[in-house]
Amino acid sequence: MMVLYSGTTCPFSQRCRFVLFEKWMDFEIRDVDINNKSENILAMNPYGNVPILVERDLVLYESNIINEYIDERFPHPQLMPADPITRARIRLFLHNFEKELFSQVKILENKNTNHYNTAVTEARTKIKDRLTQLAPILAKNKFLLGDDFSMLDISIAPLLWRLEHYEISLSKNAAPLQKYAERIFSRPAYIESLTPSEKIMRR
Ligand SMILES: N[C@@H](CCC(=O)N[C@@H](CS)C(=O)NCC(=O)O)C(=O)O
Repeated sequence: MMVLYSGTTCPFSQRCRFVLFEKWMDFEIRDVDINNKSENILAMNPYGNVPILVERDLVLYESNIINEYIDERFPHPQLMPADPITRARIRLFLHNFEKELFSQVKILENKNTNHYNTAVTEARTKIKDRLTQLAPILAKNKFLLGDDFSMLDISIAPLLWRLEHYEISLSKNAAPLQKYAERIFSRPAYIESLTPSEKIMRR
C-alpha cells in the first residue's frame, strides 16, 4: 500500500492528497509535523521536505514527481493525457507554475519571514499578477487544459484555496478564475483531500 507523508497545512502535500483521492485507491496518509521533523523524514528525503511517497522499496519526493507516478500506477481517471505533445505541454506549464507561482508560495509559507516585509509583499503581487494573466484562459475553458480536468488543475488548486489565507485579493478581471476555483473545490476528491487545518483556511 502507498504511504504519503504529508504536512497538514502544506500546499505541496495537498496536491498529492488530492491525486490519491481522485484515484480512490487504498493508501495511508501520515501527518508530519514539519516544525519538528523526525530522523525518519531526513532518511527518506535528503532535502527534509514533505510530501514523501513510499511504496515498498520506492521512496519518492517532489509533489509533481509523486503525482505523475500515482497517475501512471493507477491510470483511472487519467490526469496526464495520452498524447505526448499535450503531456510535454503540461510538464512545461508545471515547470512554469513552480518558477513563477510556487517559488512565491514558498516565501509566504516560510514561518521565519516577517509577514509584512518586502519579499512577502512582492510575493503576493507576483502571485496576483500571474493568476490574473490566467483568467482569460478560464473565461473560455472549464479547466486549464480545456474540458478535461488534469494534473495542471491539481497543481494549482492548493494555491487558489489559500488566497485569502495568504492575504491575496484578486481583481474583478480575475472573476473567471474564481469560478474555476469553485469548480475544483466542489469535486468530492478535493473535499476529501482537505485536512481540518486546511478546511478553516477559507470562509
Ligand atoms: N518542491 C517541493 C516543495 C515541498 C516543500 O517545500 N515542503 C515544505 C512544507 S510545505 C516542507 O517540507 N518544509 C520543511 C522544511 O523546509 O524544513 C514539492 O513540490 O514537494
